[in-house]
Amino acid sequence: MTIRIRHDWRREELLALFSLPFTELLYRAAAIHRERFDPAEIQVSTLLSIKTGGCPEDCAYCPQSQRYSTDVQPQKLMTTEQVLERARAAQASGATRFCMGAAWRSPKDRDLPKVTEMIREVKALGLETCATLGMLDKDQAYALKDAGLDYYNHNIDTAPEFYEDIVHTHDYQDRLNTLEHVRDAGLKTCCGGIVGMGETRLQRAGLLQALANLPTHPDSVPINRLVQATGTPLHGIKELDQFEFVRTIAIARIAMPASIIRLSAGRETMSDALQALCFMAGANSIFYGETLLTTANPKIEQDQSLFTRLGLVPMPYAGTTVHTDIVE
Ligand code: SAM
Ligand code: DTB
Ligand code: SF4
Repeated sequence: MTIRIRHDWRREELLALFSLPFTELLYRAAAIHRERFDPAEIQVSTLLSIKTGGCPEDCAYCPQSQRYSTDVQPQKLMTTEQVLERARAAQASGATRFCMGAAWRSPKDRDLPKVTEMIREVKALGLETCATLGMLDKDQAYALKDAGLDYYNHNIDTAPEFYEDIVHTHDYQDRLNTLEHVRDAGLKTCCGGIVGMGETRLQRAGLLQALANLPTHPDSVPINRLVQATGTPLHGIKELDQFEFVRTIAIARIAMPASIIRLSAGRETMSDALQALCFMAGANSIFYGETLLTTANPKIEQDQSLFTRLGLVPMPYAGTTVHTDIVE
């Protein structure tokens, strides 16, 4: 079967998918998942916060913003040797991609050579590399590419019309501009969002619409469930219904059939059964390791046991199991 990659999703179509009976939606998403991927394979990424806290931006969900009083202790940029030690440990425990995150609005010129050195050395270990450092200009994107970076993570986070309720220090167009620089430099894109921030279903459909209608579908799409961090403006907000979260994953799978969909932040408070439903709905990647950037993630042994119980295996390298022709 040939699946068509679309960039013309209308919001009503996505809303109609949200309205399907839950089991029908999962059935459709699971069928599409099998056209492109081996459903037993899960891509395994490990995150490391290489520079923590003290961020000048005001993203309402983020414990690393200096504007909020949170539990995060700011830490300056790690050394390459510290990063390598963590990368070796991630590799030894089974991760194939290592994602380095920095709480920056954008990298400063003095920081970039340090980060490119880390990227070169992590890549030399045989890991896929990803970085998330905030906004990039064209030259910075090319410098990261030259260092051997594989993926750049930059999320659009929510529907365009809701973004200004969540962030006031940069705008949606800034996010799109960075994504353009990332694509132009030939980097793979990792771009997704957060649900459970008080958005409406229409706005969840708007997030998925914006992702699926980017000039090319992101190679990886992290779907984060808000981790409510103490001190952030979104702490205490009503939690998103669990099945609505699974629906969001399923519709991401349907709208972006060839992308890796990552079940990202928020797994720590999900039951094994809920995570299994997310894998059924087409999620085929996780963050693996006991911390995300600053907040908790399930223990490694717990994830290993979940994989065994569900018959899941780590994907050797993302996107190697092509079963069908993709038509743009
Ligand atoms: N500073 C850079 C930026 O904002 O692009 C990179 C790091 S930032 C922490 C990366 C992503 O983490 C955000 O875009 C957001 O999707 C996610 N994130 C941050 N705090 C979160 C939270 N409390 N719950 C879920 N996801 C979160
Ligand atoms: C993404 O979409 N989620 C990750 C990664 N990309 C960088 C970050 C999640 C952060 C959760 C809050 C924290 O641990 O600070
Ligand atoms: Fe800073 Fe990124 Fe957190 Fe926003 S999400 S406050 S830019 S670290």
